[in-house]
Amino acid sequence: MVYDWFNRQSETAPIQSSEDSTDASAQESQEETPANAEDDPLEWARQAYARLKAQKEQADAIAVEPVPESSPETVSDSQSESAPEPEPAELEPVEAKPAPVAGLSLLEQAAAQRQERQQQLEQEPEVVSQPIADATVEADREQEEPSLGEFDDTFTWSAEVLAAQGRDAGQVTLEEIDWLGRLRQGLEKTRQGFVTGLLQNLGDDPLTPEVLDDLESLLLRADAGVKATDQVLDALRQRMNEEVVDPSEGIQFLKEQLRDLLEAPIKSSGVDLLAPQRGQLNVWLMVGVNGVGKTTTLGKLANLAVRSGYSAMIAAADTFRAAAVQQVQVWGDRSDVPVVANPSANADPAAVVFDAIGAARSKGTDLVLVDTAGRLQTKHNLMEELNKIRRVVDRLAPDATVESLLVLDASQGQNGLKQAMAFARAAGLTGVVITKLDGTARGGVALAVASEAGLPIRFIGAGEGIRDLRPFNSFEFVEALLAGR
Ligand SMILES: Nc1nc2c(ncn2[C@@H]2O[C@H](COP(=O)(O)OP(=O)(O)OP(=O)(O)O)[C@@H](O)[C@H]2O)c(=O)[nH]1
Ligand SMILES: [Mg+2]
Repeated sequence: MVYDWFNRQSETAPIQSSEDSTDASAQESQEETPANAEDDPLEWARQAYARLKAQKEQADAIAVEPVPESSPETVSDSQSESAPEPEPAELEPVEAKPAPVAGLSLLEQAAAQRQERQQQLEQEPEVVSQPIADATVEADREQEEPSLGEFDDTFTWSAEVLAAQGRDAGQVTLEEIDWLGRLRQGLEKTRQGFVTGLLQNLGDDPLTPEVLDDLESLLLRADAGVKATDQVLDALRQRMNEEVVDPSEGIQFLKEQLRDLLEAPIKSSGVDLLAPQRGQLNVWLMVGVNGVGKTTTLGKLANLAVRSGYSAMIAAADTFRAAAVQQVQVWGDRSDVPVVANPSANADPAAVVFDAIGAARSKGTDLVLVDTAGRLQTKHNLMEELNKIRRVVDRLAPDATVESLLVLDASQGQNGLKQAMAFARAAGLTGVVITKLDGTARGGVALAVASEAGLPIRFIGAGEGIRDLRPFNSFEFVEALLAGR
């Protein structure tokens, strides 16, 4: 079953699939006690867990059946057949050592395997898109798959968030549970400041003007920006003037305000979920200042596209930084996504995009992801270059759906936002990707993006791993921001 992350739905209708004979046990429990999330969220979570566990056991049983073609023994056998040569320059350094013997650590085995592969490759004609480090790529692939953890607080919280959005316990996917856990974890630092501060000030008594003053400084400290903070506080004050507001009502109202703020630009864009349009060419440009996470975001999006059932291609249009093409190539290898590049120095980025669109057309590719430079000799040059790329896309693919996504590093807070807005005109921005939410207490910058830049947030990144970027959902974001309240 393919889970289409962009549209947030399973490709095969999940209600039908739960009627599958293969899922009988989970289905029985669902039929016996249809969970009502409002009445009993914990029971709902239990049912969802039981179902996912049954699915996992079934998948494990299937996985055990076929005899694996390359068992670990086979790998070490083949290694011991060939004596390793001195280490090739670009790969990770491995000390010159005698031929690998049985009992090597996994890392050593992987290194030996890479080395062997490198030797083979050196004898073969050069193939641009060939993965260069199979063992690493394999290890990465394993990481890509979410696994079902314990029935713990993270699971029940994630299940509750899904249930609160009206989801059926029989529809929940491991993909979503896994992501919500990561999102909550990623927002830990922002939440600590926010929730702890809020809890300290909120007693059991109705909200007071003093509590609102504290909330104001909490929002500003989380980098929500003056505009968003004022808007939220005005709404709360007005509500308090109308009636007595007890703490839990106050929190619910606050959550609503935050959601509305984040949703406003999404609503006005007319597109609730940004997904590649099937049956036509989609071109998504990643733009932003240097180091914010453009290339990483592009790599994660390529993976998300493939695992959601779309075909993708990467255009390596950052030709300014020497290592940029290799970096993009590694991401392409991780998801088997072809990369169109021109590795010669000072290649024209617009020409790379030109080639990529041509290749995508002839292959019928759904989505072309374009990496762009974050820094050139001057800012003026950078804007010119983005302009040129944009013109090539518009001229060559007038029928394509083009998205220009501003990548923003959350840890740079509002300064980053101001700096980044310079891109708005040159690149015709249509949306924002917020990265590095993990490791910063400035997660509130999402609110500033929505209120000050008026741009819809489309994806958020909360970690360096390949699964740490997913489409933005304001409900889930606010719940994760205020988890515990
Ligand atoms: N913790 C964390 N790190 C991230 C995230 N996204 C990207 N990074 C890291 O940020 C660093 C820079 O990422 P890149 O993708 O190379 O940034 P870029 O915008 O392409 O940089 P330039 O091409 O130099 O302009 C890398 O070390 C990434 O691993 C994230 O969501 N969380
Ligand atoms: Mg880059």
